[in-house]
Amino acid sequence: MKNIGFALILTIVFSCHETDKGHNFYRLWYDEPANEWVEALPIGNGRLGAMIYGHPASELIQFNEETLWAGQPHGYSHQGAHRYLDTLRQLLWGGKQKEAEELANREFMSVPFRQLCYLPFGNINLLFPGHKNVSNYKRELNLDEAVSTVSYEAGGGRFKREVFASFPDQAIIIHLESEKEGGLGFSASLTTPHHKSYITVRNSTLILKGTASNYSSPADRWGNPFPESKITFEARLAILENNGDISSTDTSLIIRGASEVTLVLSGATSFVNYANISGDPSKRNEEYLSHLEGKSYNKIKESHITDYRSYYKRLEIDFGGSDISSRPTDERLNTFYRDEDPDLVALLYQYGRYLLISSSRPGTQPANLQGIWNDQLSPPWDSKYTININAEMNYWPAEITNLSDCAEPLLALVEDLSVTGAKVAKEHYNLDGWVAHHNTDIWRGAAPINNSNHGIWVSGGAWLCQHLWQHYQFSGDKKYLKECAYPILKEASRFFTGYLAPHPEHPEWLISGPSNSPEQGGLVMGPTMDHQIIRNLFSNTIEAADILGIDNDFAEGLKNIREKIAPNQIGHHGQLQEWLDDVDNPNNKHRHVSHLWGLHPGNEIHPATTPELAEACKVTLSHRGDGGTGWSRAWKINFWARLLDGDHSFLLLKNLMVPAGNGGGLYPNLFDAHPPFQIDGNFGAVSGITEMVLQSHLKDGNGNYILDILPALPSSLTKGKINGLCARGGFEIEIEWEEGALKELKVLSKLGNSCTIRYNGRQIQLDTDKGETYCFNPDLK
Ligand code: FUC
Repeated sequence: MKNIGFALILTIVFSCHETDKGHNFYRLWYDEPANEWVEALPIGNGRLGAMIYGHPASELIQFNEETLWAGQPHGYSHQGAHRYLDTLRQLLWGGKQKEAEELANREFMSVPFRQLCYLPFGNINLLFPGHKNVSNYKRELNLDEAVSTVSYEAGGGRFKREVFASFPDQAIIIHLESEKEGGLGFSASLTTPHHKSYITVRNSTLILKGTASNYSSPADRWGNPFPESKITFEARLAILENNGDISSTDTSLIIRGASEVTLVLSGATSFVNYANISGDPSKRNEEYLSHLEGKSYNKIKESHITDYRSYYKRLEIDFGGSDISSRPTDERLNTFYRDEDPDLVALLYQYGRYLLISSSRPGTQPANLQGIWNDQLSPPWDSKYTININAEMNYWPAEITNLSDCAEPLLALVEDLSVTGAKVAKEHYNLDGWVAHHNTDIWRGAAPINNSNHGIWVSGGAWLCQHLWQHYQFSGDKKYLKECAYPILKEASRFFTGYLAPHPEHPEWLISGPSNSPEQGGLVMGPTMDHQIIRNLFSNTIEAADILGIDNDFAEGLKNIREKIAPNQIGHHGQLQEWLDDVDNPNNKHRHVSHLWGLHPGNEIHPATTPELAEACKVTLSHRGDGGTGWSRAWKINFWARLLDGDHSFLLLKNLMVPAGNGGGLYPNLFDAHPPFQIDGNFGAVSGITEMVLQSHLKDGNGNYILDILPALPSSLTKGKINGLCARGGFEIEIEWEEGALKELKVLSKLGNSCTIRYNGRQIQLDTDKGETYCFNPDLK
């Protein structure tokens, strides 16, 4: 450990101890079983997910596999769409928005008009005769181990179930115990909502096979059929350990007189990648199950916990408990608005990290609108990937909360989109490079969908590119930058070099269009958000080319174009304009606040560098209000933190942490409510809380990142400690504060970069050695 100035003395005084929550780990717990899906507890290994209801007599475990989607490999481009691009622009310049939207709906949209949906897999049903009247009931989800437990007493004996989704063993494991010798008897069956399916029983294993159901409608509004579902699936429920008697019927397994039973669920589909579904789910299940042969429950559980903790334990948080912290989770949520229990904030934070670890592992699909948890054949917004805010919000916590590798699935999706999006760039715009619009699915659709008034939005791919760049900013991985990120950024930028058009009345400006400001105002030329995103894409591409020492001319070209992109405008209410025309309605409470993208997650607006624009953002936020859907409230937590207003940021967090109602809120299992359930709000809240305590999106005059410590600490979080936060430039941070003021700061330099540390009006420059930790007192000494 290195000492700067008085750091050594102060280190002793303030004692750099490790956060140790000991037995007081984070858990969600309840004294009743779940009646609704949003009361059940989620587990997942990135690929398999399940929701556990915890009923003593009739347990229901609803499960998913992330690649079970409707449809089949499909390109969505509309042949010849580009022939209408100029006409669309002319109509919009001429004020004929309706005509433009109608023409675009006929000639410019994806085929079919919508994308396909993520599907549920099945249910495990366990029936326990005689377990109707129970006492001392408890169910919980232990975030420290990623294990869900149900325990109760029935018929004079105690019963316990443990369920988890193992990544190393690629299966869902269910362990059942009876305190009384031989007291465990139950039947197990599998069901599925897919009608093309059947069940067989072989060697005491239930086997469910089928083909995915079709999309809910046969054809789109123009009569284009939705691609038929071709993905096949198989799940197996096997008995791994059992000390009772086993028998079976045609569709169920029956166990009698056991004390301990371990069941294992393996599930797979034929999906290989977005262009190939020739996999063999039976073979995959055989492989998964053969890995488990001969392993004891304790061994499987131990390797699950070790694997899970290798992610989860990278960050520890402690906001201090209160006497209400020990109450059931749903009761704590019901009164949070009043009592502001800081420990519930910390629980929500770690739960968000848990959900990301459970739904997004290297090699899996990215977390969709519901992570991997979905029980409906026709889920809200198809449970796919909306990329005009939602999918990106899912990944806001990844780098900053030390889960960089959990972002890999999103980065891999962008790589796929750069291929499918190149076809769309050609077919819809006759341009090189690649583009993606406001949604994508497992088939990596990139063309505009749903309706031209919001589907033609060109910045989806460009926004996603920010995540590739951030992966480099946090990791400093030049090989990744060179081989993966840069080629994709470059081709995304190339598209916009051809796409941006001069404004007829301000020929000095280049603008985006036809496009929209998600998802209001219809098809327009020149929405502010597009310009902010495109500037950001260009800046990142230019910086990447510079770091790699390549493409100097291309980068110079981008610099020239970037300067001409229409700048942010302040309107007559003092607001940041959503469009080039000053037409914002101060009474508009719309959930999207897209034009504040430059404030967050962008970095072109900040109270210190662009104070007028920052003030205009405040005006806009005050117009939009403090409500909105779950993700909208989550985004506003981040906005207010970036405006350095911790109390307003916390107000939005409180508005997010209310029982789910008419807009926003949390369900009893702390899933975020759009409503209905949408996981982005969970992730956006984690990011927002992080932005209150650490920001690193600006650079100092030397080109080093500024680590802004406690920039927006709310007065309700008077004391706390977080270790394991990550900052751009490759730093790992531990912050401890008391009575609203910094107590101690530790900075681990993973790459040996320099940085500026800023706290409470003071700042110092820090040159670091790789691998060293630097300790500071509140005076930054
Ligand atoms: C966008 C949002 C909706 C919802 C959907 C999944 O369309 O406007 O609120 O989040 O995505």
